[in-house]
Amino acid sequence: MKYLYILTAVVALFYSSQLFAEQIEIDIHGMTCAFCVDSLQRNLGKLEDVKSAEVSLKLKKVRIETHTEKADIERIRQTILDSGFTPLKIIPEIRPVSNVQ
Ligand SMILES: [Cu+2]
Repeated sequence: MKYLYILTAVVALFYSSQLFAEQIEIDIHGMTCAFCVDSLQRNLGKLEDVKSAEVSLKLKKVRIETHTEKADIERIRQTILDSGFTPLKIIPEIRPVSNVQ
């Protein structure tokens, strides 16, 4: 019986991480060319929380989609700094996956 309870909890956890993704938009200062975009996108893509990172040089923004609603924003911020850019404004937004796109 205890096993069944744990199984249910695991399944619930799995579904909650599937149902919610967080989308974060960050204004970036310091990007000047396609190489900046490439390196930032690559570095953010290495983070395990990050499902996708879309960097726009034109808008000077990065849009990040994470696997769960509990992404480590501080780590994302630090990764941007380590890449040589300055994160200006971070706008997190939690939304159900079904409403994304
Ligand atoms: Cu550059």
